[in-house]
Amino acid sequence: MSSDSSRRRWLKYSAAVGGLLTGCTPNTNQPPGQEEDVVNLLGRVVSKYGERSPDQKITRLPGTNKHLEASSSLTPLAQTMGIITPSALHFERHHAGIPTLQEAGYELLLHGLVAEPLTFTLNDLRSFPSASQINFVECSGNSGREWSAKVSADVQTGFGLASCSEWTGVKLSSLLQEAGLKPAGKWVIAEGADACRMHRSIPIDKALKDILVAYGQNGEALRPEQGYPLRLIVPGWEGNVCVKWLRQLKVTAEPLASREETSKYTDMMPNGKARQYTFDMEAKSVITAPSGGQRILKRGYVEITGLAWTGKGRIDAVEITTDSGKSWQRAKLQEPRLANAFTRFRFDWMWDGLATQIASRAVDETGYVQPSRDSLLAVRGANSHYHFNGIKVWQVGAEGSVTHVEA
Ligand SMILES: Nc1nc2c(c(=O)[nH]1)N[C@H]1C(S)=C(S)[C@@H](COP(=O)(O)O)O[C@H]1N2
Ligand SMILES: [Mo]
Repeated sequence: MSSDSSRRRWLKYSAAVGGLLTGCTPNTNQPPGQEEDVVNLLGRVVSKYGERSPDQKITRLPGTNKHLEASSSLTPLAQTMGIITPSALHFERHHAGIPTLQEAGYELLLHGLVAEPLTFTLNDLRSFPSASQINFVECSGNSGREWSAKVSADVQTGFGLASCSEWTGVKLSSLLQEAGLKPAGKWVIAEGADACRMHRSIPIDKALKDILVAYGQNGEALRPEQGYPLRLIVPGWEGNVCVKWLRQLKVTAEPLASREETSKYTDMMPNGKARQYTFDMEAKSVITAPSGGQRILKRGYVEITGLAWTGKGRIDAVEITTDSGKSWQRAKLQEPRLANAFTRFRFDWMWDGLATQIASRAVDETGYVQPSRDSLLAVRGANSHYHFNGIKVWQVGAEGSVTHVEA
């Protein structure tokens, strides 16, 4: 359709609906796909389960995996909005693939140092008081590449093993109380129903404090990838402890020292000893826009935005530098700021069009300040694979390119 005839038709249409359009400026130059004869077609009918618009294409990115089943996928954090990760984009980490499980017949066993061993069906769990909380899950291997000089080039590959959802379930403390926790019980060992039988030991204080046995994610049942029908959510702790496809909880006097707590998820220190049972994820942040691989289109106003989080409670402040670290200014923090959840930050920047470096640094409610990469390496050495939380610096080029800074 020529633009002339489309304009004529538009004018006819707007004359017909007359007063309805008062206050709107008729757009006589309709973009493709919005010409009158397209807009006036009746739309698609309702559906039982919604899909996003087909022109929306952001996806998870497969991690670098040696085996298909022992794999991971990364959340596109630079394209998600606010603080909630859509369930379909929540990162995945599976050591033995996603088991096919159904709610019918599924049972959770709670035994060990309790007065009465119990099994719970999903309906049994729903008969307990429920709780919902917004928490991030971050794999302690997230940003692992930042330990080496070849740091990651963009947010998704460098930070995508972190996501934030609203989780619903039963407090683990309610179940322990129901079974009658014995005083000798100091650890809870969680076991997954996947082929690797993931095992993690959790100190009893944490188990009684804020752990959720979760069956819900963002308003519906957990996704199979996130542990359907049941998983642990251990607020603020490394993702590995959040055992998915949870089938068994055993109360013990000692930790298990499983593979996941010895050869994996421990950090080799410069003196040759390993840090072990380092559960808390420390304060961390990243500018998601403008970030690596993106381009600033024009000088002048640029919104700097990103995410900050800490496993030690709330984020108190996020500071931004736009002059390569010479000065730091406070970003605006989206409210409410929730404990052990993503906090969205925003900062109004007038870019003068010159090359510079930008970065964010988070301060948590304990006063802890996110360290620079250099000061983190000075303490932890370069033999670590896990628990990287150094400041991420982006290089802005005079032509508006945004790239990572090789160490
Ligand atoms: N049973 C079981 N639980 C598991 C895993 C697993 O492979 N099997 N992976 C763990 C790891 S290493 C992480 S980081 C988180 C990832 O949770 P997500 O896939 O929901 O993002 O689940 C943890 N729980
Ligand atoms: Mo992980």
